[in-house]
Order: sequence, then structure tokens, then C-alpha cells
Amino acid sequence: MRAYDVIVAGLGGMGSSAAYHLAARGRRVLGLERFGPAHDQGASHGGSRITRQSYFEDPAYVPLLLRAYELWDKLARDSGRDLITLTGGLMAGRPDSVVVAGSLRSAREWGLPHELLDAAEIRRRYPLFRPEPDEVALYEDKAGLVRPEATVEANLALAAGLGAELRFHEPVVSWSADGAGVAVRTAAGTYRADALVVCPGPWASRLLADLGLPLVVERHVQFWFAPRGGVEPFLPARQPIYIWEQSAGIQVYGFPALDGPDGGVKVAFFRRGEVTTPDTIDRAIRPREIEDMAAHLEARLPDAAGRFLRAKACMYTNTPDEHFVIARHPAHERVTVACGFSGHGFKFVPVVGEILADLALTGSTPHPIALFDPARAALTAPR
Ligand code: PYC
Repeated sequence: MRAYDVIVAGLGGMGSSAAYHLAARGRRVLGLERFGPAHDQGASHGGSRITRQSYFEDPAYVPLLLRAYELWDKLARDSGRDLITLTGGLMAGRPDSVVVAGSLRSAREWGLPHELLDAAEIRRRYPLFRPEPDEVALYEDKAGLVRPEATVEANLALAAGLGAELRFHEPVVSWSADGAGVAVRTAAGTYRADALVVCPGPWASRLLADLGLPLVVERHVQFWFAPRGGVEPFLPARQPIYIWEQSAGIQVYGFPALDGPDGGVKVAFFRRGEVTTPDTIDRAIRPREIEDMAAHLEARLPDAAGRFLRAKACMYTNTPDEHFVIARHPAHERVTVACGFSGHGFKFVPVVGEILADLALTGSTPHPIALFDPARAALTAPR
């Protein structure tokens, strides 16, 4: 059997990017994926994902975002695909909400261009939105959206063009590592390589069970509605992406109309998932869920609350602190792991691929990834 330098287990957003970066560094790469290319069974589908730089989750993400933006442009150029669109973004809520206060903190700490809009100014610039009188928004023009399926396809095509062998519909059953290398078993056989990168998405608890990470998989729903008066006011030139923290901590996010007059606008609740597993997730959409979202739109973005078009379930893999896990495996220096992206990882895909290639090939990375340590207190504290 052919020998590989690195095996990448899981070819969603992060794994496809790792495969591309490793192949671009001249390594013999084998990529293994349980479904087909750019599938809709995990966390890398739905046509759009938010990107932004004034990062409310933690200012430590900002340098990674700055590098990610460079790599998004490069990936789009190298693949000839339309992968990133900057529409500007509104991070809205009360001044002390996580979304507004956290975004402002990152913007100030890193000197990122931004504006703070009060409710009257939000209404004046973006009359589609109905903020409460005491709500405000941080606006940043570097926010926008990235295209998950096209990104995975671009990474896979570039990796394959550089000689990576990509095998689909071949789930990894188990892996082992010792001083001599790694062995990865699938239903079709056992593959050997010098190193392994594990990007399992929601299947992390199975493929990385030995790490004992307290990961929780959640089912989330993305909805598309036809705007009442047509898509014109919702086109990307007029409508920014937004994350809006409303009363009781509910966060809603949404996109402009991306896919022509019949594509509708996409909206979703951010931190309002239902605990599930990749084997048991209910992919059917319940009438109650559609009614809930329609009622939310009616109150806050009424022109978007036209006909329900479609909805799609996807999965988040959450860590307790909602920060990622990216590291060399603590017990196996030939194994690198990336998981727990907690519903906000896709915008980092190109830089995570770069980091995983660094870790797999040299054991370290110049990127600041201390926040993603699997040994951090939030992941190891008794619960
Ligand atoms: O990835 O930035 C993000 C995001 C916000 C809401 C849902 N995802």
C-alpha cells in the first residue's frame, strides 16, 4: 500500500483546508471522509457563514482573523471561486450585551475600524431593522460572509491538484500511533503515514474519545424566508450581515439575499440549539420552529417575514467555554487535533488549515493558539 506523509481524517471545512495546506507544502496526503465531497450532514453547509473581525468571543481571535482574511483572498484567487463577500456587519444589542460589548472590546484593543450606531441611526441607515430604543450596534465594514460548500470544494480541488489522494464514503473506524508512525483503519483497509490530523466535526467524541473532552453536539436550524416586497432591499449592497442579541440573551443572525429573487434571506438563532448526536439528530424541521422564527422576524425584521421557503438542520460541536480545540494530541506527538468549533469556526477555515499543517509537520505554529489548548481549565475542571 502507498505510504503517506500525513493522513487527514475528516474533509469538512477544517480537514479540507488542512489537506490543501499540507499538499501545498509538498507532502503526500491521504484525506478520508465519511460522506461525499462538501456534504450537508455536518457543520459546513447552508450556503453562507458569517465572517467578522471585531470578535466578541475574545480579542485573542483577532490576529487569526487578520491572517484568515489574507488566506480567504488567496484561496479565492487560487481556486477561481467566489468564496468571501464583505457586506459590512451589524453587531447589535444593548450596550452591555455580550455581542456589542465584546465586539467593541476587540475593535478597540486591535484598532479595528468600526462605528457605534444608536437605535435611530440603525433605523436611518438600515430601515429594515426594528431595534428597541435602547439598542445600539457596532458596525464594521470588514464583516460579511463566506461560502461553506464552495470553500470545501475549492480546498479539495486544490489539494487533489497538488497530488492529495482523497477518499470519500470511507469513515475512519479507529486510529493508533506509536514511535514509528500512525495507522488509520477504515472499512476498506488500514492506511499508514508519518502523521495524522483529526478533524472529526461532530464525530469528535468517537474519534477523539481518548481525550475525554466535554463536547456537546447541538442541532441548529437555518431558515430561508422570501422577503415580503421582494429581495431588492435585502441584496448584499444594501443589507449587512448581523448578529443581534435580544432580550433574554437570545442571539439571532442573518444574511442578505444571496441567491437571486427566489433564494430568500437566511436567518437563524445562534445559541439556541438542542442537544443531539450525529447518529440521532432529527433533520426534519418542525412547524413550531418555523413559527418561532417567523414570529421573531415579524417583530424585528418584518419585511423579511414573508413566505417560508426552506430550512436545514446542522450541528455545532460546543466546548464549555465555546473556544476551539486545536493542538498536538497530548499523548501522541504524531497526531494533531481540531474540534469543538462551537458554531463560530467556519470563518477561520483557511488559517486553521495553515495551523494544522504547521503542527503536523513541525509540532508548533507561530499563530497564537493558547486559547485552544485541550488542557485548559474550562475543559478539564471536574463537572
Ligand atoms: O460564525 O460568526 C459566526 C456566527 C455568528 C452566529 C452564528 N455564527
